[in-house]
Amino acid sequence: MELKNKRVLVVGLGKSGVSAALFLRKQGARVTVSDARPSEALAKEIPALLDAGVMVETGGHGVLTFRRQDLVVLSPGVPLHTPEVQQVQRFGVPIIGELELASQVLKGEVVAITGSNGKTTTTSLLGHIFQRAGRQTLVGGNIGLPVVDLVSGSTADTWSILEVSSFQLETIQTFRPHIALVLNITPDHLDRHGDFEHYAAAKARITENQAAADFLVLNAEDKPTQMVAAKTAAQIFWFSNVRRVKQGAFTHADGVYFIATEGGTPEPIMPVAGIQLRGAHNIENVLAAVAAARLAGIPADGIRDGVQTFHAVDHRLQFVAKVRGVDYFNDSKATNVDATMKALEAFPGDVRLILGGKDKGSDYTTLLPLLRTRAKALYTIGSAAQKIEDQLVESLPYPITHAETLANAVALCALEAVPGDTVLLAPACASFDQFSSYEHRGQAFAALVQELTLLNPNQ
Ligand code: UMA
Repeated sequence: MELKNKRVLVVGLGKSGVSAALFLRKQGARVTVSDARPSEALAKEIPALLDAGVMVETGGHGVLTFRRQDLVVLSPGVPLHTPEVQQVQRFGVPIIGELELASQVLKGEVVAITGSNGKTTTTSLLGHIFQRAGRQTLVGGNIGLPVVDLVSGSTADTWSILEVSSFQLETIQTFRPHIALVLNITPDHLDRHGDFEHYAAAKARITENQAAADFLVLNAEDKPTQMVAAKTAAQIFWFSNVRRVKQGAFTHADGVYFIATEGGTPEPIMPVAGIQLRGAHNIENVLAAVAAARLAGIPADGIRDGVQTFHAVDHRLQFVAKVRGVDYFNDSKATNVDATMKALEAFPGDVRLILGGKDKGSDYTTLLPLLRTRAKALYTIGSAAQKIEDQLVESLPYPITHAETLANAVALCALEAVPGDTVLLAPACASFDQFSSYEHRGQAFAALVQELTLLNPNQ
């Protein structure tokens, strides 16, 4: 896409917007950015943009700003149904996201990972496997590094391992990963996508430009993910933690195997016991990564080495500390009900669960079977607390404690837990009511637990 002298509007001045605007300026475009937040809230971002010759609009999206543009680049957090965006769409102005913008100029091969849960772990794990196998590797996308920031470092030999979200996939046009992975599709972001069908359709777009020379890796045990198979022109590979698949990665009798062609002989990759990550969902993430790495030509011993040397990513079922015989786990990245279920499944029982934050239109009653069998206490926090309590209170064998804040919840857990218990932050909600991000919430949790270790130095 020729960008020189094009009038481009970037909507949203978060990480993606700032990176996209600076990238567009470098390509010679005439760039305006618009953000709903007031300028005081953007004091950190604005100077570099002005220096680069970007025009900046803050405090709302002016209708006039959206007129007379050749291209609009939307940040992932800005919905397509925003009235000003819909208006330019009616005028026929192309609307893309930062992922599409970057992928048009990114050199080398792309591996793209989507899914409701496990994306970040699988992306990091794949990045780690590729790096250790000696591949020239870049990691970015929804994981926290805009893809445009990878462009200048990419060459024909680069493998870019990209975490991609439904928000990013909504605004692609030509994005074509050589290897695409769909880990699972369970309800999330329904407040944004309207319903599950629209959300699943956005995820399925990961494969819409793939061709017969490309690969699509799908979860054989997840129905909505299986449906993506009908929408692809790529070669399909499956992964399963419960049965042998025709083509792809699976576990059998404590081993991980890969089958390269239908009817072929399974190639042993590694023992399941070599996986350092906790929980059955993480075995699925490893299987997806094994399939992708093998399809990229990395040999079994390279994959085994990568998986065996990879440990939990921050805020994803991460062990924080043991205090007075109680284990504290940080799964702040569990921002939807399904992720919280997966976290609970990773423990045999006696979990004190901290739940709540900003609700995303979720149904918390789905948690009930696991709350009855794996948990012994529930502490609610944040603006979703009341909704959670209303939905669960009559069906639990134990009372719910309205802790309000994370600090109260950790203090109450420390007071009430007995040796052998697990305190788990897996909130099933977004963080934005009380924190700036899930990382911020996870760091706050880890800091609170560290305080407990200081109060109990000999534990
Ligand atoms: N804004 C507007 N108008 C609107 C809505 C928002 O101007 O109508 C502005 C906000 O005021 C703010 C900016 O847009 O200044 C925020 O943009 P953003 O929400 O797209 O945030 P970024 O900082 O650009 O981060 C985005 C991703 N955020 C979202 O998808 C919500 C980050 O994923 C990603 O790491 C980053 O790009 C780099 O690619 C985060 C996320 O929560 C981790 N993702 C969701 C998830 O994983 O579940 C999808």
